[in-house]
Amino acid sequence: MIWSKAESAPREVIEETQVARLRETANRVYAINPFYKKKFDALGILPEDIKGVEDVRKLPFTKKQDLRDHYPFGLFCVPMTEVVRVHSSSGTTGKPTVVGYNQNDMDVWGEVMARVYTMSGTDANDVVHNGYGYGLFTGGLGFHYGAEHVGATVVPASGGFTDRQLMLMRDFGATVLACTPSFALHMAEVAAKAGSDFKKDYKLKAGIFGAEPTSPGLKAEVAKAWGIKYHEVYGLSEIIGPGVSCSCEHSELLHIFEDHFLAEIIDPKTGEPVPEGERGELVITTLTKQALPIIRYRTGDITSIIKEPCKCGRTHARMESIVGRADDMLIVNGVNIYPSQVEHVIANAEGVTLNYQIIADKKGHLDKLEILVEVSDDIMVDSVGEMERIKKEIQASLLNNLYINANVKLVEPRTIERSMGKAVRVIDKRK
Ligand code: DLL
Repeated sequence: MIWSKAESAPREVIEETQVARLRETANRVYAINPFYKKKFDALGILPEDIKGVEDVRKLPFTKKQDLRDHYPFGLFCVPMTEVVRVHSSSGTTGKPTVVGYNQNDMDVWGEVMARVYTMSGTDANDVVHNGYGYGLFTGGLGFHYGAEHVGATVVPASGGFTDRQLMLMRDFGATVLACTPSFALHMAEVAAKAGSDFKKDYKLKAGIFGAEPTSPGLKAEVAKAWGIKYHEVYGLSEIIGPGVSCSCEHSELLHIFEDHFLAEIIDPKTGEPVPEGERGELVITTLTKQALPIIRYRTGDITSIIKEPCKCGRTHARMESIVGRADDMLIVNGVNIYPSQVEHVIANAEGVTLNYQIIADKKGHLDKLEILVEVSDDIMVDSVGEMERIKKEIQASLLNNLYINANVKLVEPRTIERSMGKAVRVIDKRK
């Protein structure tokens, strides 16, 4: 089943739609937002110069920092009376990146999420167990309203509380599981330890997993453990949230909803396009968003795109699973973290230096984060109470500002590993 006719439109139609919508979006941002007007003017480009899809390359890039610089609503292109929802991610200075939606955008989001659910075979007969976090994160509510859009019964479980989630899945007869892949595997392990008979106790047939990088091995493990079809979903809050692309029943590649999002792959160093099928940084322009339209957003995600039609009948181009990041962002249990954000928290703590090291590892199937921080020379390392207080303060600040649950370990000055005199900031043992 395909939710919308637009998903199987001929390539010429897709491109005609894209050009018309791109021009409309460029007009909107140029006329309304001084940030974009200034950038367009600096490049000497006008919205009417857009004649074909490839003309998107004439437009300026937008970066995460631009959203931060215009915190909270500076890049919005509708009056606040029209904004019906905001979401946000964690931010460097305790100030998050804020995104906004008007009713049109909520409808677009509902539409693309309905396509995601339909790709996984979900309809009104299904019970969707939604284990994505509800709140400022787009995962919970994005999956929630999408499920309602296709008429499924949605169980708004949110994250955490594994035993209770398993009980709800069993008792409510969940047929579709939506959560991060690592949480899906963690739940399977807990269920197995409790002696579950997966076939008898659970009715799951499909899962829609995303928000964090995965490997083919991990996907296969999740699918096997639960005995389900694995669908991967990709998205980011700056563009809409979950629902930018999703894999169908025929391939592991993810169909990009091209009538709403114009995707390019560029060389992250030069900003130039790479040939079709080659890997590079994914750049997305929204084509139908109104409250926060975004021009050429540098996602930082490394992938490739092919346009070859798929057996499922959809003609929308497909991207491979994200293979890495162009920057140093880490994703820990679905939460995005930049080392610079951690550094900011440490800089504001007393008794410690800026020599730190972030160690990401696995505990079972979940990610765990340890942060080593060298204390200052003038701190009495044998004062257990004082060390404990500083450690707790940093941990609380990481949790409150960045939503990260980390174990902070204070270490003596000059003990963190250095390479060529430079501290090694991040060690990712999960790879
Ligand atoms: O993670 C939205 C989402 C929610 C997607 C639920 C899928 C499911 P952000 O918090 O803004 O939004 O994080 C966006 O997460 O740039 C990628 O680096 C990463 N990411 C999202 N989906 C995938 C995926 C949501 N399928 C950032 N594979 C993105 C790998 C992913 N990384």
